Amino acid sequence: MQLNRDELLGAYRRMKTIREFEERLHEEIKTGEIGGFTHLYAGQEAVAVGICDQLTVDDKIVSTHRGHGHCIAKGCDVKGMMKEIYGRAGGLCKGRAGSMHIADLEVGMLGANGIVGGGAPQAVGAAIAARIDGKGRVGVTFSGDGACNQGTTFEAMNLAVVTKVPAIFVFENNHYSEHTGDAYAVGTSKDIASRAEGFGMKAWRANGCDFFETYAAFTELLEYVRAGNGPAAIELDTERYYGHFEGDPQRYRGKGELDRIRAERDCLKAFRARVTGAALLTDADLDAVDAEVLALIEEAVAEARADEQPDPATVADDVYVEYY
Ligand SMILES: Cc1ncc(C[n+]2csc(CCOP(=O)(O)OP(=O)(O)O)c2C)c(N)n1
Ligand SMILES: [Mg+2]
Repeated sequence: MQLNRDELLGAYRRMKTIREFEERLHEEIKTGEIGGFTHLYAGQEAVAVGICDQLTVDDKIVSTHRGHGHCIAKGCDVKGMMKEIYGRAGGLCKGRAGSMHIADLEVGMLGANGIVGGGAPQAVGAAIAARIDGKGRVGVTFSGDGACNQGTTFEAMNLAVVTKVPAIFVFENNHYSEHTGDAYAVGTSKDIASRAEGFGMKAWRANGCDFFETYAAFTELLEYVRAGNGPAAIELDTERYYGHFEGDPQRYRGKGELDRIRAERDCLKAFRARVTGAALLTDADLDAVDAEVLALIEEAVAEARADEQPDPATVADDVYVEYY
């Protein structure tokens, strides 16, 4: 795999944008201005970006309750997302979705989702549509180590295999489902990819804290699926830096665990070390991106705060889709 300078800078920018978006939300939530539940994606950036950077706008993704990273990686407008999370009228979904249901059909982001295991069937639906129109598109679902235990996920994997559709099951194993470790909750071999293999599809495994490893594994997978071989899966070993939801005291974590994963498994630090070590980019190049991203997040928060609340008279709008 050889990414050019612009592709490398773009990947870094998207990963850094996700990180800073989440770091800032972690602070802003404490002000009480943001309603609802928020699940932060910080730590898992290399997965969303390593995958979505290889998809086109016509490929569809379905996300989870931890969806901000998938949205940013697929191209959702960052300021529109921030307004949405603040519940404002100018939000990507007019303030109706909040953190957990952001969708943007224009960029192929079919939606974040509060139902664990709810994404896999939808991605198979997108894959069926893709096979019918024959343009080589794919339907991708992101699922966690918790969602891999859901019956919906099993049914979706089976349906994808028997119908041989271009569905891609991305399993982000961040080692926790709420407060329960995967070592306890994922039975048998603890190997989620082998479950997909058990359904009869090809599966890849990669270090999800390493952008380059994730990207390379997904390149192979995507080529295989786009070539008409049916569905495929990938399991990424990753880490979540914050609690299950904002406010989770995380008493189930081991001593020093959070410090260790930030020190040893930070995808942004690893990316910087790799590209500067290989003289592909300089620290100054990356520092300039950092500054741009921080300015963008600053503006996004200020604009979200200043935006109007939705008009209560519109509360029943968009409950049903209108067809013209
Ligand atoms: C059907 C269903 N069951 C339970 C829940 C409660 N719940 C929300 S998130 C979550 C854990 C999901 O864990 P995982 O799939 O590993 O995703 P992660 O939170 O690690 O991103 C649970 C059990 C839910 N939202 N939906
Ligand atoms: Mg998990």
